[in-house]
Amino acid sequence: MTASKNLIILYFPSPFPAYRPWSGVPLSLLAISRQLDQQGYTIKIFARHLQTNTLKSLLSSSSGAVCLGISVMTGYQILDGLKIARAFKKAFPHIPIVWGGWHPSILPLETIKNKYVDIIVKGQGDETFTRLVHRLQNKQSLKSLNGIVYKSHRQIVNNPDSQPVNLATLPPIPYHLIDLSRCIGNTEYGLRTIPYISSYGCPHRCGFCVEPIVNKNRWVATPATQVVQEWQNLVKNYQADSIAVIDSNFFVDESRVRSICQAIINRKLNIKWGNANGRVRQMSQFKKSTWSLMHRSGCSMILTGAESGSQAALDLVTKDINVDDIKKFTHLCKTYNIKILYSFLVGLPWSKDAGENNRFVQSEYRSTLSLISQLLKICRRNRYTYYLFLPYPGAPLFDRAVKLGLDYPHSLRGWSQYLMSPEDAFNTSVHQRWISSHDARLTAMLTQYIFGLMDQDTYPTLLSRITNPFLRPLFSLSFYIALSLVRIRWYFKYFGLPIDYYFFTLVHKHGGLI
Ligand code: B12
Ligand code: SF4
Repeated sequence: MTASKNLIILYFPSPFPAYRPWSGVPLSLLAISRQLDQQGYTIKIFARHLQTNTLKSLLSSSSGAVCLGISVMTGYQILDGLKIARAFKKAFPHIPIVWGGWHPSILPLETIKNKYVDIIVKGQGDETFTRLVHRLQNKQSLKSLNGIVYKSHRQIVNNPDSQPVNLATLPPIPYHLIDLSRCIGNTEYGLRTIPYISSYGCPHRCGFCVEPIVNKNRWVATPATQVVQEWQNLVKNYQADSIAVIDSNFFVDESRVRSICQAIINRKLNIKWGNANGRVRQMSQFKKSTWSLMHRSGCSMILTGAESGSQAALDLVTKDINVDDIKKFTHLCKTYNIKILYSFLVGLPWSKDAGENNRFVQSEYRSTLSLISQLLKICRRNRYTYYLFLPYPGAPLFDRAVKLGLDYPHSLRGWSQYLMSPEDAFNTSVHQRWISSHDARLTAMLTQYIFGLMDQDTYPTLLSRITNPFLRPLFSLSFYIALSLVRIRWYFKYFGLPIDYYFFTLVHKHGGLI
């Protein structure tokens, strides 16, 4: 095999353990490849779902590579990333391993201490990674390259941060670098949904969010015409019928939203778009004509952090909204037939005193469940997801949690075990400090089972994933039995003796449907 001096190897670690397969698009790696791909580099992207024997095929493809790049969020991805990095280092001790993504950007100086990390790209990597690759290839010094941390002669060098990228000047996301057929799935709003990102950053200040520390409240966006051109290409090249917009905050600029919608309508692009993240108060202030354009251009689902029905909790997370904003927004979305994917959280670091903290958690539950009941009366087709608050390093509430006694990991490997989502409450020995194990399970039950099944789109979406004609009626019967129990539980707000939920988790774990 001949080695290519223009070869870049990239790995996207699994966000979840093997029992919970993930088959999404590794957008971060595509984004950092966009310039290099145009410059003629050979870029090979690996992930558990993209190859059959990922490690073997990564190692057998890496000879002569300029570097290995790994992308990680806090949590399980680190564990998987370290596994690959260890094997890679053993096979290619002289090829640098570059880490990027949210976790290394938040904790660069801690992350670089790991022996399988040679260089870190802090923040957006679209341009910095290109510059880094050029320097590595030409054996140039990394001294003046902004946006990186690296090891040099056993010293750690922390260069100044880079400036936000100018998305208007960057090439489109090179989806052709991966086998997209392994990643395209169905959603509530499409049979072939492709994820896309049109902006980086968010100007708001929610206390649990890491956006303000990584992107420093700055927001940069791809211009409307470019966005719609790229969507049109996705329709043409991959027969996409829908786009999942994964921006942290898609709706920052109302005039850009209008232009995107207008361009979709003008070009007669027959697509749906959903998952787009926005804020209830800000969007409620949009002109009626903007809402109408959104509806007419195929906006099918908006994701928003409502966080809590308790005003005290909303204030603690500096959400800058009130409960009435949430209701107003629900009415608006109903009028324009747009589904809402609401995200709530519970278990905030309220007090050092365990009893007082527990009373606060119980009041959070009461207020949030009561709000959801009211929202369900306004519209029955929205979806409610409920997460456990987890203090992420860098977020303002992390500092509060530390002051109130949070014990947290101090190494890259340690962060790989950090409890991430309600479901993990079953599978981890890490205990949440601000919520009891019982309440962690209750939250998991509410989000996955109660709200999951009550969502009117869940049944058709899951059914369409079952191809075996014998399993389909069995699934339908089980679903309706479970749904009846869920409705009774919700009516009486009774979540004890969760035997039905236990069976549901078995299907969840082994069926791979949800
Ligand atoms: C899609 C998504 C997911 C997907 C897929 C994950 C993924 N990484 O693709 C899924 C559903 C799995 C997921 C899960 C979770 N997610 Co998530 N997710 C996102 C989301 C919305 C988009 C990610 C994305 O593709 N962005 C597009 C790319 C282009 O941007 P990017 O990832 O930032 O990459 C850029 C830079 O970071 C850098 N870069 C990234 N990787 C690399 C690698 C190299 C080598 C280099 C040089 C540079 C580089 O360059 C890229 C281009 O500029 C982000 C928010 C966001 N807007 O990014 C949250 C986000 C990453 N998720 C977050 C969280 C909290 C979670 C969950 C814990 C949520 C939950 N409660 O369950 C779980 C964690 C799962 C687990 N067990 O660990 C946080 C991360 C917090 C943290 N400390 O890591 C974010 C930032 C949301 C937020 N604002 O809080 N998530
Ligand atoms: S939670 Fe959403 S709105 Fe709040 S700062 Fe983060 S990205 Fe912005």
